[in-house]
Amino acid sequence: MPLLLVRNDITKMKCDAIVNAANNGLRGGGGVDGAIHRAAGIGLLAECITLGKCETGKAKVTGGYNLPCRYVIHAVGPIWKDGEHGEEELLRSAYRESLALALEKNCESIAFPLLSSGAYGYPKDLAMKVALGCFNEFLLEHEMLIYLVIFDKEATALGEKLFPNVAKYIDDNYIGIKRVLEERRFREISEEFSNRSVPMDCCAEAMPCMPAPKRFAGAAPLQKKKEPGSLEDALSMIDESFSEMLLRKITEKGITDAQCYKKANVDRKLFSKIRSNPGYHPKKKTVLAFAVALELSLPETEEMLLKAGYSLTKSSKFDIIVEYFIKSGIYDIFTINEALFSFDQDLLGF
Ligand code: AR6
Repeated sequence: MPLLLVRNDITKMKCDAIVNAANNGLRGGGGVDGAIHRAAGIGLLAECITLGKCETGKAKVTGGYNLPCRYVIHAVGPIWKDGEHGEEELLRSAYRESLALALEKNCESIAFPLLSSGAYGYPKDLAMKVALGCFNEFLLEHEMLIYLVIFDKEATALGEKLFPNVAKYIDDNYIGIKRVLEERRFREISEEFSNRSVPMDCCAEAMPCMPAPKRFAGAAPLQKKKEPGSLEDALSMIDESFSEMLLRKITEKGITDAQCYKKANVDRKLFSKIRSNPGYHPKKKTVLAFAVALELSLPETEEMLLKAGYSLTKSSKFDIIVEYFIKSGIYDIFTINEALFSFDQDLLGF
């Protein structure tokens, strides 16, 4: 089961368990703790009192009371001092303990806030890395739907800080829809011009100031349309489908289906649908998730996209960010999703 990053108030999450960023006393407090206690009602505090204290890096579980979840897992993250006081290990431990409790309670879904990143002062970018690292590690071994719930805008404006190289790549490559349309129009004109039967030198003579048609850098090469001849020719143009290419690549890479869909952050049920239906039409983000899981090169990624009727464009930040990671040989889907999320884009997989 995959990992989802969502913007929401955690008290509204309908899942088996939500995690509370609690303190050692387990008596409620501010931030997410206050919001959870207010929404759950007095029964939650009454049960918390029976649990005694909770050490930093540990977690305890209660019922959900008036919340739309069965359990609240109260996890105590560390207070940030300077990063030299074992904060990272304690934060990891708080996530691991919470996940272990969720497993014990047979939870299929769980929602986390970004522990320690509010009143406890853990820098949000570092807190996010720790959270995603723990989820990634857990999901390799277990099936659970994990939500990381980000509440405030600040945490979502992290792109430039967390991924300066990605930000630069977007700056260098993002051209917006207006320029894409201009370039397309220019290509059409230049194609029309070069298809004229008048020879170019004659043309140059007739219009001496007219430069030879130029291609924009990055524009697709102008190709002559192929006319299918025989039936055999026509049949040979029918390509393998997306699903067939996916299965072929899995075999070529020597990995199992489960390794592939887990690495792609794709749900097992969705993978089964794709596997059993050669004509399955996936979403673009699903194709790209598999391209990342299979560590395809950029041309191979383009090929796989094409089979599902898509291509990468320079007018989409989403495409540019994924392209950046593929070009850089960074195939960790959680890192890519972290970057996509930080730049306010849709995520890969699911
Ligand atoms: N839903 C999701 N996330 C939220 C919500 C919400 N409703 N409200 C805040 N956040 P914090 P901590 C985010 O301070 O740093 C309490 O007083 C928030 O933006 O709640 O672990 C406890 O009693 C931030 O990113 O928890 C402890 O004494 C993240 O949740 C202490 O604060 C965590 O912020 C714990 O501090």
